Order: sequence, then structure tokens, then C-alpha cells
Amino acid sequence: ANKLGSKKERTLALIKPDVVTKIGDVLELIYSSNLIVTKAKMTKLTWSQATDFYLEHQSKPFFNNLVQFVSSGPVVAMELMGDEAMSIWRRLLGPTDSAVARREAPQSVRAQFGTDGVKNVGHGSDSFAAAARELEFFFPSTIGHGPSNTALYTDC
Ligand code: RTP
Ligand code: MG
Repeated sequence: ANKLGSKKERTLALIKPDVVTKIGDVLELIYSSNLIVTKAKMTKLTWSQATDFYLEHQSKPFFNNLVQFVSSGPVVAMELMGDEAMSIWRRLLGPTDSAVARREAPQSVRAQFGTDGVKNVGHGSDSFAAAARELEFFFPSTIGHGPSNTALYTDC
């Protein structure tokens, strides 16, 4: 942390296919939370890429639905930066299930724009290790080998 105690972090925010056409609304909420977009890319994941991205959920009952959904149309991957970017973005998203989000966090992104437990607008990294892996997944380093995003925590 710097003199003012701020902790600038970077995190991956993935806008899922259900709301790619409403990305402006999501960006307004991101900017309102004092996060900035430092990288962005629209892409379409193949089944195999979606499987890689969500490998940690391989054994879950919803895995096939999730992979099918996230590879069903374009997604927008963004690197967000700001104080506590990881937890701020996940709080902005709200509870995983959009219906729960509408009950418990009506201002959240999933409450406002989500459909259900799978079509739930977005993904956010849940740890520094996940952020490093997920940023490298969408924004691979072009120089050298291995992750370039080791400086996820900077003093600025
Ligand atoms: P995310 O990883 O996407 O940021 O969401 P999360 O941490 O809130 O939720 P997680 O448990 O990691 O689940 C990853 C994604 O899988 C889909 N899902 N479907 N019961 C279900 O049908 C179910 N549970 C999870 C969602 O798209 C969720 O975001
Ligand atoms: Mg998760």
C-alpha cells in the first residue's frame, strides 16, 4: 500500500454472452465504482477454450451448461484496475444466482441484468492467483514465456 493506504489491484472481468449488447450499462457501474478499464477484448470462446477457462468447475453438475453458455456467443474480457478491484468487481456483480441477487443485492449487476444462475452477466477473478491466470488467458504476454501479470499489486 502507498502513503494513502490504497491498494491498486488488477482483475479479470468477463462479460458473458447474455449481456454483451448491454456492456455500456455495466461500464457505467464499473466507472461509478472508481475502477478503470486497462485492457479490453471482444472474442468468442470455443468449447475447448471455455473448458480450459472453467477447469476448476469440471466436476460440478452445472459444468456442461456453463461451458455451453459461455461459448454460445461473444464475450468481452476486460482488465479492471483500481483499489481492491477484485472484491469491488465481485461485489458489483452480486450473488451468483441472479434471482438471489434481486432479493439480496438489488443494485448489483446480476440483479439488474442477469437471468438466472447460469446466465448471470459476468465473471470476476476470486484470488490473486486466479486473476494472474485469467488475465494471462485472455491477454497473453508476447515477450518471453509464462505469466506477465505477476505485478497484480502495485503502489501507485
Ligand atoms: P464467476 O466465477 O463466474 O465469477 O461466478 P461465481 O464465482 O459467483 O460462481 P461460481 O460458483 O464460480 O460458478 C461459476 C459460474 O458457473 C455458473 N453456475 N451455474 N447452479 C448452477 O446452475 C450454477 N452455479 C454456477 C454461473 O455462470 C457462475 O457464474
Ligand atoms: Mg467463481
